[in-house]
Amino acid sequence: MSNYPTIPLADYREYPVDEMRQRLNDFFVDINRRRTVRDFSDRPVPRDIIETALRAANTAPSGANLQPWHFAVVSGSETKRKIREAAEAEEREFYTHRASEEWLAALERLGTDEHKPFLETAPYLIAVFLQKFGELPDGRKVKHYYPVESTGLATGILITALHMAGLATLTHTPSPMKFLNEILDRPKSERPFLLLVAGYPADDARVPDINRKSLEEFASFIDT
Ligand code: IYR
Repeated sequence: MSNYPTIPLADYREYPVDEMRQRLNDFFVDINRRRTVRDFSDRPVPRDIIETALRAANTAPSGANLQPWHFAVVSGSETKRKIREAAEAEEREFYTHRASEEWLAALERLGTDEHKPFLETAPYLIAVFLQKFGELPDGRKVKHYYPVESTGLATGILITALHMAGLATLTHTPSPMKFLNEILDRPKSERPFLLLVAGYPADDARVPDINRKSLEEFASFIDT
């Protein structure tokens, strides 16, 4: 047994099963309305909304609780412009040379191309970085465990939190995204994980007509 202190699980809540169903169903109905949006409005969003969503993201489980992520929140137009220019340069390469025919075919129904105006229109770009190492105040390095999984979990909670606040998001992954380290002055030990665009959808926003798999397709239950 380790000698580290523990505290009671005081904040845990159990619900009667009917209430459990009701709460979960309400949550499912809400999250099932989430759509990835590519047409953003420039309407401002209060900074505290983003801060609370980030605090929610930071509750994600992580390898050895080392919280191996960093969120760089961009709201300034000059930085957004730099990010758009760098991202569009990579995307031009992607759409004209790098992507295989098979990949382009898979993307066709999403209607994406190298133009990324939302990187300047949306009020917030949240660059998510994965930290391969942490750094102690004295400069020593601390290895992080499962940083990819952990950062994915935190990003999922961030997207969910922003959706629950009534905001739209777009998970944007220009590839490669090393330019984010330079523009946002992040250390080499951090790898750009994704760029989350957040804000209100444009009034005339449209989304692709796509489906979610059914439970039978994406889950199996083993009762033996
Ligand atoms: N990064 C490119 C291409 C792209 C790739 C995938 I996988 C998508 O789901 C969507 C787009 C772009 O953002 O256009």
